[in-house]
Amino acid sequence: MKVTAISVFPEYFSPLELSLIGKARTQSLIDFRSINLRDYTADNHHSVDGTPYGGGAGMVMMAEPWGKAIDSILEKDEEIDLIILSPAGSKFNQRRAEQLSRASHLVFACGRYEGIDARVGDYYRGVKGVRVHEISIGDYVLNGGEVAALVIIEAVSRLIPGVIGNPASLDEESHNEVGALEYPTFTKPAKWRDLDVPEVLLSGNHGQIKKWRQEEAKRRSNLSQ
Ligand code: 6GU
Repeated sequence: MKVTAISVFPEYFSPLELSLIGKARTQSLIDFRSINLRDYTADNHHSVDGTPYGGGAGMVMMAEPWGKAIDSILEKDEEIDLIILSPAGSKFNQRRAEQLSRASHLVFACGRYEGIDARVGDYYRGVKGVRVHEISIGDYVLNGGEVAALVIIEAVSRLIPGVIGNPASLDEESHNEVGALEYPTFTKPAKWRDLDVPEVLLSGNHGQIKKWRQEEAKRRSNLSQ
């Protein structure tokens, strides 16, 4: 899968060199690139923002640098999923991660300030081969879309075949069964600072263990609601 992030802070994406995602990159399972939006500006100041029409606080990112940056990607690749990060987007979840994990090229538009001129999304919704997704990662406000893009890249990458060493851990996961968060887990020693591992887990009775885990998972998902 190709992944491109467009940002005024491409350095934000250096953590993608670490851990499983870093390994997936060296194995060519993920081909990640970040591009600097300022490289697509035409003026001496490399301006990317302007004051909002209609007034109000803050600055809005101008459509033209975004248009040029996205067009430069479309010159090489006609099929992309364009993800516009915005606190006003639809809420990211595991189902969306699975949908995006089947894409061939994800392009993240990471806005800063008060967001990107709305015409960018409108324009690319009308371009053949481009699927536009406006996505938020939760009900809080970040300074920009970079961290949100990292969250989505991590959730999506681990669903790509070969990225995770043990695919069985994917099946067992929380959100595969909607609402069932995973059961609590324990490892050696059986007693730690006066706290014991639940006895059923030491019993060797696989039927009882399975039942206990299902009940615990259900109890936890009720608690978190
Ligand atoms: Cl995608 N962007 C920003 N700026 N804030 C957010 C967000 C995205 N998701 C939640 N808060």
